[in-house]
Amino acid sequence: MKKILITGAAGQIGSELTELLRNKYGNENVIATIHNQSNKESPIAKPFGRLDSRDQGSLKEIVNNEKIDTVFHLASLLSAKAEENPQLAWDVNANGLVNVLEVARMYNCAIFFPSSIGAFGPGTPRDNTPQITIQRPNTIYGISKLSGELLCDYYYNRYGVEARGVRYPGIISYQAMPGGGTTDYAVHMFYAALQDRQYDCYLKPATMLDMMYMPDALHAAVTLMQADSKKLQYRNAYNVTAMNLTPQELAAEIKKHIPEFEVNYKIDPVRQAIADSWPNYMGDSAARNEWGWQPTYTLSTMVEDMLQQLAKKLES
Ligand code: AKB
Repeated sequence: MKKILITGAAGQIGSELTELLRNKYGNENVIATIHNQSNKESPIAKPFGRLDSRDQGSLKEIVNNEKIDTVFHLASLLSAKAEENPQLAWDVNANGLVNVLEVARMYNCAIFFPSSIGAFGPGTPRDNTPQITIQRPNTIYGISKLSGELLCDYYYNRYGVEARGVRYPGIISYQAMPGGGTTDYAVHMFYAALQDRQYDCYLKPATMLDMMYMPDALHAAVTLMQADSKKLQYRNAYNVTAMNLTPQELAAEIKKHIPEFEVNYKIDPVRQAIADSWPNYMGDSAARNEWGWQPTYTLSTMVEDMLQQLAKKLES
């Protein structure tokens, strides 16, 4: 990785990944882009270029002019937002990725493509979900992510494009807000605990899902992109997880620090149905064995750090 392009750079992962890569590789070597019509401001990573990954001409121009060798393609609609507009979600998530893969093929770039627990479906084994298993997602988000996994495989096998990626669980972080996912509740709960001491949760108390703290999510992306190609059997769509938890368990952990915090449950049937179609926890032994994946944060260390960092942010 010498010259990097990031799409979706103002998103939850994009803003922090941009900062990390700029610190590591130099500001001038990390071109961070956000969608042409986005009015999102990244809390940390500036400046940005404008790019719609569905526009192959503009994508080619940036990759060619800037001599890009690696693309972190993060631009995507998340699961709940995608259900509001499935056609747009397919266009952004699937057609955008095809463009990125095509340009990577033409200019010999490596790609990081984040898939998700959303690429699994109701027929998937829920516990210790294997790397290779029944997927058959029933959301447009999941369908676009699963298609993306297969397209990455195809571009590697057919054209040798180094297309790598992980299946992210819900990501918990305090810099940029998540935008339109099913696992967003886990971030909202921290803000509510610190600001209102009360939170209305849209998932049922016992809904178990995989989660990960942002530093581990960034570490996964960078480590996988730096891994020795010869050691990678799957190459993309690696299950990675750090902890699995329910709203009830997260609330109980937060209450250890803020005893007066209360959670009520006001279920959103759309997001509940999405969550119910996802695994309880994934098995991530392929990532551990092939490229040394190892998360750092547990539920208790994540909650402690989140509360400290977010409190500081909210005070400033
Ligand atoms: C979402 O909830 O849509 C995302 C994801 C798990 O991919 N956070």
